[in-house]
Amino acid sequence: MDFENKTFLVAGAGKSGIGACNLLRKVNAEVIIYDENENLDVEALKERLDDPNVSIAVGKLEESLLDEVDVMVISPGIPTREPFVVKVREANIPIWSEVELAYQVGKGRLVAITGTNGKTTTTSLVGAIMAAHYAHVDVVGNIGNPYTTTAGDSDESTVTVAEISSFQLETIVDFKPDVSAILNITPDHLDRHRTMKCYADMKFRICENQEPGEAIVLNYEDSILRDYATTLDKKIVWFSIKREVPCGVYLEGDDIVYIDDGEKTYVTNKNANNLVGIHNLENIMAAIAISMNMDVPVGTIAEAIRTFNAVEHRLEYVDTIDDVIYYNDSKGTNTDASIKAIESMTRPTILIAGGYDKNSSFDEWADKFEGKIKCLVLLGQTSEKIADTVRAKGFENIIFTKSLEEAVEQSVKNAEPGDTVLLSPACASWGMFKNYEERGDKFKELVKNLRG
Ligand code: UMA
Repeated sequence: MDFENKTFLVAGAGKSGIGACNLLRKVNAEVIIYDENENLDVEALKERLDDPNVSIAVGKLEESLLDEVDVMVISPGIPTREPFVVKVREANIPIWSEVELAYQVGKGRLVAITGTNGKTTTTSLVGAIMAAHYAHVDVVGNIGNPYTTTAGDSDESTVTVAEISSFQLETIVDFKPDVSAILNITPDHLDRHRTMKCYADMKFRICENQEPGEAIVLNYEDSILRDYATTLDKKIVWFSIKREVPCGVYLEGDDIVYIDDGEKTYVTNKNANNLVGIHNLENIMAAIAISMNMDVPVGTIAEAIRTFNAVEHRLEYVDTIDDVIYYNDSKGTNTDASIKAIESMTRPTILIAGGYDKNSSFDEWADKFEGKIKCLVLLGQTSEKIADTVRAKGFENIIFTKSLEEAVEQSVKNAEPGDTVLLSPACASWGMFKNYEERGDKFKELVKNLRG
């Protein structure tokens, strides 16, 4: 697209909106940034914009503004059923996801990774593997670094590794990765997508523009992915921790092997890395499947996996105080992610959970408590709902708190030497914190303070 002489309305003045504005000014488009929050700090926003020639609108959208708009770029946190978005659609103005804009401007090769859980670890690991082989690698997207912040500086040699959420996929148009991956699909964001079918459809948009025969990496052990795969005309590269697959990554004893077109390659030993838990073994296998299809030599892949360390806020070890281990899993923002953390616990565990209500069911999550969780410390909007669920399963050791400070205090009080305290909320942080990072940082600070 010729961006010059075009006017873009950028909706949302968070990280994505600011990234989009800065990129659009770089390609000489006219830009209006709009945010529904009428209390938005406009001065602070101006400081984050590279170019002062951006119009700013907040509060209720003036419909007359739409007369001059050619395209709207939407931030992922804004639901497409939001009334102003509906008006934009009715005015026949194309709506692009922020990652679509980045894709339109960006050059080079693109790896896009989605899934309910494991996206951040897998994206970081693939980024590390790519960086071990290619000179110019950008790791972007839902991971916290909008794709629009790097797309303007990319060239044909660039490899972009993008973590992509279902929110971002909702409004893609031509977005086309060279290799895509869906790690798993379990219930999440049903307040936004309504049904699992809609959520899965959204996730599969990641490959809709790929050519027949281009690679999509999928988890064979996820029945939704396995069923959906039968409808795809792509090259399906599986990974499985349980069985041999026709094309992809699997285990032979402790060996991780890759098979493609009948040719088998030994990649690495499943213990040759610093990540804990079965879910991380799956993330490693997915990263291998992606990297083999991005032409990275197998030795480089194995070495990058061997030296990779866990991602912050993801089952992150914080400290051991009086023989109580503290883990920060603030990124456990849904029940499935939190289940992975609970399953990885090897000592009696005090679990801190609760937060924003995404309309999740806590049934399956509560089933994992047995033999692992000795005490549940609750906070946030979902406290009562969670308490009802676990009580119905006979779990009674529950402590209600009003803040993370109080939750940590109560955990310390109830912990005995040999226990673990795990923050793995199974809920988003929204309402109590800006994001899961802020929640995790606060937890780490509180644990640090325990040492005085
Ligand atoms: N806003 C409106 N109307 C709305 C909703 C929001 O005007 O209906 C405005 C808010 O007032 C605010 C701005 O939009 O000023 C925020 O936009 P945003 O929510 O899209 O947030 P960003 O800061 O742009 O961050 C987004 C992602 N956030 C969401 O998807 C909710 C970040 O993912 C991502 O890291 C970032 O882009 C960079 O790509 C976070 C997330 O929670 C980590 N993702 C979900 C998840 O991982 O489960 C999908």
